[in-house]
Amino acid sequence: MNKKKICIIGLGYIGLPTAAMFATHGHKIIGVDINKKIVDALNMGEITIEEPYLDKMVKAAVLSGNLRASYKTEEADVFIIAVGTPVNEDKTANMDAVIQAAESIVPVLREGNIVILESTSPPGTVNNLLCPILAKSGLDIGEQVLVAHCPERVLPGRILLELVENNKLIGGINQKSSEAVKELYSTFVKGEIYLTDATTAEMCKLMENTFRDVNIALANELALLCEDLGINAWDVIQLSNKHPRVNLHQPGPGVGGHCIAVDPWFIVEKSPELSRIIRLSRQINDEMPRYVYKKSRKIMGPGHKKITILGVTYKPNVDDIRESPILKLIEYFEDDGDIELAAYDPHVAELPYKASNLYEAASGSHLVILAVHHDQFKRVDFRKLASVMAAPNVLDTRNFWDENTVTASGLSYYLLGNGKTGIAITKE
Ligand code: SAJ
Repeated sequence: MNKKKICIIGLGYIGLPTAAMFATHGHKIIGVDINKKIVDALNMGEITIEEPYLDKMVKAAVLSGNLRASYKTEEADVFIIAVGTPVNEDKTANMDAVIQAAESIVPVLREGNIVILESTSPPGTVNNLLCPILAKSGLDIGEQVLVAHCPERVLPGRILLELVENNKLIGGINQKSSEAVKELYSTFVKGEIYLTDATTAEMCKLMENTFRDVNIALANELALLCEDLGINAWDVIQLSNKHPRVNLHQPGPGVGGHCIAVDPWFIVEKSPELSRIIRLSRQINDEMPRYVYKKSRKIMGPGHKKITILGVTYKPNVDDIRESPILKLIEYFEDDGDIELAAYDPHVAELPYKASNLYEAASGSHLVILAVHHDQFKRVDFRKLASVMAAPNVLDTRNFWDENTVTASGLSYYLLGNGKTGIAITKE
């Protein structure tokens, strides 16, 4: 296809990789962001987030002259909105950034332009929010300007790979829009491209993440049930998943990130009375940090004061702490007042409880909680860990460590979801 000038508004976890991808495939990209740090860094070929290979790709794109950053939306052939859509206190979608981005396009919108919304949004956003704003340009939306929702579906940690290989959904406001946007993404997408309408695409994106949230809630409920019934949930999961049509997910200390912990609420917002499983699943997952807190307190003996938390990000091998359930867990301990906290995360430089390595963080601790299973934590020297701790307790919330290796080093091993250890708190 013809090389396009594309203005990508929002240079976060989705906008920046998308910008780099289009730029390295020959298009001219202007990345727009209100954050000075991001704009300045990008213009020097640098990035402010951690994502495998993104730094190299961005550098190459900037050096080629195909990618630059700006604070201002400029005239272009295509506009892609990839700004954040956080959830408000009342669990409704905060669409401020989308509105601002759309408004910034209006003065530079021309006949023949394409406008794409990538940001995850409540069903109806394209038709009822985006198009009316774009119509302020005086142009015929759908005829002179083509519009579509193309939900991003890439997994942090695998973004560049998944941008290319995943199937892509394109929900145009009409067939013309869908076809034009399909041609654009065909530049680099190797997966199948499926066309639908805008509202269906919005709902698909939300249901994909809701599917995962509901399944994780089921796994978390299983963990609590097993602790209550004296069974090991991880055995149940492993053996049940031998069934060809069963795929139980993994329990853990909660669900975080800007996607799965947020998106189900966008459905609840639209139909609160009908969204029963969806809301309950959110609640179950949100209660997990408190459960881990209570279990930890139960493991700790009298006079035990210091706890070390390993990993604070919302999931392993990323630097993202948005909506991380581990921050909630930390808050519970902080509220206690009598706990001395340490936390260590090799991916997060700025932590309130600073320690330069795991053993320094664990020194003098009565309990170490493995909260996030970063690859680095596979290589723990458990003998060394036992030697620096004041009491030898570890709580593995992810079934990440091998029980025999841990106990052989003189540590007591507790596993979230394992009711065989007799530390159940569900009966309280
Ligand atoms: N988690 C569990 N148990 C599991 C799986 C995950 O507790 O069995 C927790 C993780 O620890 C983490 C959270 O869930 O706290 C979410 O992690 P994730 O890896 O499941 O997903 P995200 O949020 O990084 O990315 C998701 C992906 N969606 C789906 O897999 C359906 C991704 O494809 C989306 O593009 C992304 O949301 C998004 O941007 O919406």
